[in-house]
Amino acid sequence: MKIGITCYPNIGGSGVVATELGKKLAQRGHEVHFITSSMPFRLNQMNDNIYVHEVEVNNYAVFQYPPYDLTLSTKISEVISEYELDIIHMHYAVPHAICGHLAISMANRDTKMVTTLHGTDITVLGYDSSLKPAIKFGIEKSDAVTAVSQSLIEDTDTIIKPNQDIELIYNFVDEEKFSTPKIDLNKVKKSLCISDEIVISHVSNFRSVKRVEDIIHTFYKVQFKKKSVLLLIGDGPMLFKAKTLVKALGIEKKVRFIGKQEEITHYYHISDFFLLMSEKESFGLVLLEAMYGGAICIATNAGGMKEVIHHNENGILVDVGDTNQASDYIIDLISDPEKMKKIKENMKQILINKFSTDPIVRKYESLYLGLLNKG
Ligand code: GMT
Repeated sequence: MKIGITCYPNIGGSGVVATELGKKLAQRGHEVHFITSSMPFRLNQMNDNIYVHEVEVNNYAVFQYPPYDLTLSTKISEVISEYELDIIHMHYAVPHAICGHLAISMANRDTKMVTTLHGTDITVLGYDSSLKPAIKFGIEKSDAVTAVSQSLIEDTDTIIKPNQDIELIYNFVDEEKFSTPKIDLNKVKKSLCISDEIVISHVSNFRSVKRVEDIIHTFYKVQFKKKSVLLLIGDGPMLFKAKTLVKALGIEKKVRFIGKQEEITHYYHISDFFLLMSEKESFGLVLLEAMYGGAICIATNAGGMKEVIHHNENGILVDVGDTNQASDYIIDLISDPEKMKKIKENMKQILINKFSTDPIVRKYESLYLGLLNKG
């Protein structure tokens, strides 16, 4: 098949999933065209079947805001016509699903459109009355719609109420990349001045939804009882607040701020625990990355995270904001190596049974084929 993919190319779960899907489809022999505002993050090595079409948004004096949506629609329509695309797959409902619909109309071809909902496009933007009708329109004009968790399907039905079925297709990550660190782990630990401490980590874009302050408070309670360090990896609006809190609690020597990194696999591999204490998360892609790295995840039971982490089986779930619960679980687990071992075994099993790349990519493939066969 000839497949066009549009996503936000910068760091963020939706762009990562779209990029990995494109890479896998290309490996399976499909011709994949990324139509994005810049080279997608993690599309580092080029593949024979992958083309990248960059959307260049001009800012004319007449416009108060650069018209990304229109320029993107035009670009998608050009690529549809030039390469005779069978399918376009839009990641993130707004504006991408609407741009895709417009592009197909402009190209005047029977190209099919699939839209994947990723989370904030529904759970944040869906509450904005200036966007909600556009989100509903984009979903209803798609030939097929998928969401990354059952929780997101339910949120979409409640918030947007579209007249459209939504299929559940879970996220996946590059298994090989996250199972195999490229850097010597002893060297990594040495460079971070870590010896025999328990390593707890968190990776995110430091937006307020991630509740990074809860991670710091949880660690604060753990470090009184167990010799430990906290790695905070990433950057974003709440980073300054996080640094201020670490200082105020007097734990600067035990917290390492790593910043935004392209390569993070080794941080998961040196971690004993990974914390994701978000207020809401449609899926929580980093939980998969952390589990491939062997870190036990402590997540909140909000949104789709409970579909990724099964409490006491392949990780731990706590209530949003309950840092006492989270620290107690970590302290208990450190004293119970048998339970930690069991959880790690279950992690591997659930990754294989529920989140393996191949069956998930094949689900997308058969969704596309089904649409093409329907005509
Ligand atoms: O908040 C983020 O981490 C970025 C955001 C995005 O739009 O890329 O992530 C959303 O999509 C990811 C991939 O499907 C999910 O794993 C995240 O849970 C989801 N974020 C939220 O729902 C807050």
